[in-house]
Amino acid sequence: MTSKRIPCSYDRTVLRPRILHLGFGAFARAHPMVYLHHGLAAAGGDWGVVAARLNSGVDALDALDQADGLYHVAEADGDTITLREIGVLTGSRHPARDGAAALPALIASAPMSLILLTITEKGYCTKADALDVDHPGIRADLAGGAPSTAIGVIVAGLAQRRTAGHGGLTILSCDNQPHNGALTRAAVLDFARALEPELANWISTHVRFPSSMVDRIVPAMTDDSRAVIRDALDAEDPNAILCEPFRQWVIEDDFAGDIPPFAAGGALLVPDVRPFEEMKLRLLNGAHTTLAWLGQLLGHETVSDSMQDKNLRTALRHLMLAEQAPTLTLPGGIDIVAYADDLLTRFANTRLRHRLAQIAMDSSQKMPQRLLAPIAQNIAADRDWNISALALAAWIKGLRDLAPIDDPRQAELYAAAASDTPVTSVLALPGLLPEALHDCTVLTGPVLEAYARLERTGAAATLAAMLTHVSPAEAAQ
Ligand code: CS2
Repeated sequence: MTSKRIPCSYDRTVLRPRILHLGFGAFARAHPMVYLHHGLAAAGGDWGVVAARLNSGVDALDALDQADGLYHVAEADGDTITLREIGVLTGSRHPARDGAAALPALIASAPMSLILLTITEKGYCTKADALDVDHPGIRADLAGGAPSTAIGVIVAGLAQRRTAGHGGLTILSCDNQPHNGALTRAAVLDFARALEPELANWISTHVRFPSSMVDRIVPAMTDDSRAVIRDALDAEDPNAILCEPFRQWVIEDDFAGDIPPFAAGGALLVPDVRPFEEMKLRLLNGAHTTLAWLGQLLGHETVSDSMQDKNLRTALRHLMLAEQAPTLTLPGGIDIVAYADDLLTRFANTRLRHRLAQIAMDSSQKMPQRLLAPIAQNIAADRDWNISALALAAWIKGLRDLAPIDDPRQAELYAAAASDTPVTSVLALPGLLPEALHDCTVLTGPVLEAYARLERTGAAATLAAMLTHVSPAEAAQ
């Protein structure tokens, strides 16, 4: 294997804590931090980042502090691995270690200009695009305890910032949700309004919430990936992370003040991210979620393992090009066939041990934007959505047959799947289906049919039978 090491090249002594990253996990290390890293190397600046987590992960932050915030990102593919030393961090905060006041105080501090979020879909505590005021964490935060949710922490910080007279800032969501900026704004404003309408007005005037589309496959670290990095570095870096070489970030150009040098680091700033985010959520993430359940039913463990299965590759290609692509307004200049084929190549990267069970986590939060919204459009347009139906059926069958997978709606989801009517009960879970599917009479039929086939003939035979209508030209190579 060829490995290349690239040390951090910019002056770290000038960095100030101007960015707070909430939810600092694997993806944060390997995506937004890498953009900033390249941006600082290309354009300079004083944009330092404070890494923060809210729940678990004190140890991970301690380990970063011990390394003075320096860590490696290993971009690996085939026989090549590039190790970049990332130097953007200036420190870390965790409420369990530093006290509940630490994060709000940092948000209120004068240099703070940007809050980055990678808190996963469930971290926004929303329901139907508004704050879920029945969420236990939100209820507790609104009742005035030390804030425990990201939204509670942010609003507490913004309230102090307003009092301190330090002006607004930008909150930039990097989670895989449609219109993630508008969603963050709705959650923050709903929360603030419930506390103090004047605060909500101040936020609405002074704080910007750009949406963004993020893309880089960054699996959770495994013993394998740690060993690959150890060999390539010829040293231990407990904070290092392994990911694919590909990265993409498209950000809505709507900031409250100065913009960190993300564009100099390779990000694209555009007036409207919607075409990018829908394309990525439906083709990449929709295919991932399909693979997560169908692949596990077929006995595969990782994404790259399952890419060895020609029928699965063909099913994903058909899903992307025949079922998801027709629902999109494509960004200008995109060759969607090349985009889909590139995704299949990225999925086949054997350097990544991306476990299907990891992607299957929190599926109740992922199905709506990845599969259900496009299904609604396909039904309305009378188009084929066979593989999408199989994906839903595989999810429900997987809930019954596979080892339990974490989900914020775990109890109700597993109860529905274990009932005598698993398909109709899961699809009837409140808040799961987009509004367009509420009175839809043709949704359950194809899912029931795919589910019955899975029961009768197993996953491999079902998949083969469902591909008989796919033309040879559509098949994956
Ligand atoms: C995955 C994503 O776990 C998941 O839900 O689909 O994390 C995916 O790897 C990234 O969005 C790729 O950009």
